[in-house]
Parts: sequence; C-alpha cells; structure tokens
Amino acid sequence: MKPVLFASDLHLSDSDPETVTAFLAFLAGPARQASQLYLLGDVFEYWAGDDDDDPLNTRIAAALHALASQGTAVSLMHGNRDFLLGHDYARRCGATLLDDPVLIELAGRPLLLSHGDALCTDDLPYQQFRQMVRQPAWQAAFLGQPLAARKAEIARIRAASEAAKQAKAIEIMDVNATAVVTLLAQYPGAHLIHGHTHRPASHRHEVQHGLRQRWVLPDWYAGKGGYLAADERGLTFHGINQDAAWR
Ligand code: LP5
Ligand code: MN
Repeated sequence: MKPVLFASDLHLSDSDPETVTAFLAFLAGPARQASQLYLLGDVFEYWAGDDDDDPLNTRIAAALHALASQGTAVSLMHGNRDFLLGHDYARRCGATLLDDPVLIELAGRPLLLSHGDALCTDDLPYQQFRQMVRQPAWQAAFLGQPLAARKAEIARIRAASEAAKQAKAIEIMDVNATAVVTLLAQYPGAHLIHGHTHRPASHRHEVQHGLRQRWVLPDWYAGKGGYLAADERGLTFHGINQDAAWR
C-alpha cells in the first residue's frame, strides 16, 4: 500500500521562505511516493481571494499540480486563515476541495478529517467571528472589494486576532473534549485527524463505549514541520527538518 499523507498549518508566506522551501521539497520528495495527500487547512498564511496572483500562490499551485499529475491525488480543506480559497484555485492545483469535516475510508476503516478550529468551542470570541465570516453573503461582500482593500482588512483582522490571543488562556485555544466526543459520536467507529491547535500529539477519547484516536498535526515554521503517514502498519508522524518528538 502506498502511504496516504496528512499535513496542515503550513502558513505559507513570503515572510517565511524556509517553510516554502521545505514544503516544495516535501512535495517533490515524500509526497510523490504517496497515493494521496490531504492538506487540512491553513496551507497559506492568509487567503484574500483566488484573484490574488501573488507569485507564491502560482508557485504552490504549480507544485501541487505537478504532484497530482504524477499520480498523487491532492485534497485541500479550508482552515481559518484560507477559508476563502475557492474552486478556481483548487483547479489550478489539480486538487479537490473538501468539506470540513469530511469522512474518508482508510484501509476500509472510517476516518474523519477536520481543520479543528470548529472544535475550539471554549473560544467564544473566535466562534462568533467564525460564524460571521463563514456566511456566504458576508464572503461575497468581502470578495467584492478590490484586492488591496481586502489585504488591508485582513492585516487589521490579523492584528486584532493576535492581540485577542494574548488575552486568552492557553486552554481555551485547544479543542473542547466534549465537542470532540459529540462530533465523533455522529461517525460510528471513526478516528479523527485535525490541525489548527499546533499541539501535535495523539489522544484517545471514549465515545459510545469504544476508544477513538485523535491525531493532531504539527504546524510548519522556519523550515520545520511534519506530517502524518498512514499505511498498512497504521499512522506515523514524520518530522521535516526536525525529530517528530511528539510521536
Ligand atoms: O490564526 P490564528 O491561529 O493566529 O488564530 C486563530 C483565530 N484567529 C483567526 C483570525 C485569522 O488569524 C485571520 C483571518 C485571515 C483570513 C481572513 C480572510 C477573510 C477576511 C475577513 C474580513 C472581515 O482565525 C483566533 C483563535 C486562535 O486561532 C486559536 O484557536 O483564538 O481567534 C481570534 O483571535 C478571534 C478574536 O478573538 C475575535 C475576532 C477579532 C477580529 C475582529 C475583527 C476586527 C475587524 C477590524 C477590521 C475592520
Ligand atoms: Mn488554523
């Protein structure tokens, strides 16, 4: 069995060229041996709209398209930074855009994939913000503005978000265990992979008298990152330019 790979939270931007290089090397390397690559959100630092033809966006689309063309199916899920990424850009990547959450089958077993931000239910200000910006009408109005105005507004939101995070306790920015159990109860037997919290680990939750595994993906920063690989032996964390010490 060729492995299936999962990664998220790359936060690609020109301000972190080492991570761009590491990700391109990953796409040209280990990802080529995989049957599928799932990118579970926040691939980009932010996404202002598919009409943003920044050279970085073009480079990443070309690299993903090359990967897909040589036989690795590529799937993209939205994160809280890049939820405006649309079907146009996915097409340029040769990728499929996934819902959040999405249920897949891995070696005949159900596996649920999510970005993870929706599970952070203790972070009430964030959930209010999320509810607002995920409304189609609101997104259409935002995308109707000129690109420069959108980027300026995103910079203001990023600053407000960073300031808000300073005032939040660490625990409220993690997933809520009850939210995890409630979600998994809707998908009998399924295990869960998500990102967003940047707390790579594997956890167990008791759901409907059975144990379910929850794998949390690492973020990528300054050329270091990691991914999860699934094959017949199970799931294994792999570090990029670092030990996957969180195994
Ligand atoms: O991203 P991260 O990990 O740093 O923090 C997230 C939560 N923050 C966000 C905001 C994103 O970082 C920025 C979104 C950029 C893409 C936007 C495109 C659409 C544009 C919309 C235009 C209006 O997701 C953060 C969580 C944290 O994860 C941990 O889970 O805590 O949530 C917040 O900090 C949200 C704040 O608590 C509340 C909202 C602050 C912004 C208010 C908007 C002010 C508008 C000013 C400009 C007019
Ligand atoms: Mn995120």
